[in-house]
Amino acid sequence: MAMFFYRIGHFMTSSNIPKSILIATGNKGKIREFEQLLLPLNILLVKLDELPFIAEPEETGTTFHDNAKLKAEYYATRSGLWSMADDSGLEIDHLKGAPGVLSARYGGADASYSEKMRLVLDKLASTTESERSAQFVSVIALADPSGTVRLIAEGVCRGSIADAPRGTHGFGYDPIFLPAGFDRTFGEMNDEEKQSLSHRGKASIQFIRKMSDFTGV
Ligand code: ITT
Repeated sequence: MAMFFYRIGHFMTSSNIPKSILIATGNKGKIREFEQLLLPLNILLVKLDELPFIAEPEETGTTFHDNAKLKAEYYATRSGLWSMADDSGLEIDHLKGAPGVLSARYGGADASYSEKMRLVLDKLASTTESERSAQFVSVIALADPSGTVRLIAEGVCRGSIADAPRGTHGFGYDPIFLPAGFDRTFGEMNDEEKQSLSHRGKASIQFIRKMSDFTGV
């Protein structure tokens, strides 16, 4: 596959210290959250729609770590930019960790989130409240412009699956996820509240801390 390098003006990068980072995701919910969560980095965040089209990679990994690394490497080598990727998903204990890395494809790639949530709720129909425990996981990988992964961060948010979808905030499975200790779903929380509890919020804090050590800033 042809590679191209996109290095002009403030997108210029060195192989040692990132001056800008490509947020390598096509998921608008993740982009919105990272724009907030990574503000403390005070670094230019480049989005995929600012670059010439790059086809999505096939996520062939069996773990969040594998897929986060795969996506970061893939986009870095095609953009010539420092690239961060998030691989995340919902793991339900009673379903042995499903949908897990397949969260985005659960029930088929074309299934809507209403359909995916309905599928989850149907599979948990005969469970008691204590059998509905679950967690959201986020793994972030940062690759340098050569495609070498230089940093990994991760965050987990424990909780449980609600009886029915509630709320319209957030994205994906947010309306059925109750973070531990709360009786409101992520779908009923605003961005700030979700991020103070979420897997991606925790992974981002670790990411920022590791970036600071890494760049010496
Ligand atoms: P990219 O690969 O382009 O980043 P994606 O949506 O395909 O986009 P993933 O492969 O990591 O990303 O799939 C993650 C899925 O897990 C996502 O589509 C949601 O369904 C779910 N998910 C992850 N984080 C979530 C969150 O904070 N709230 C709700 N659902 C979430």
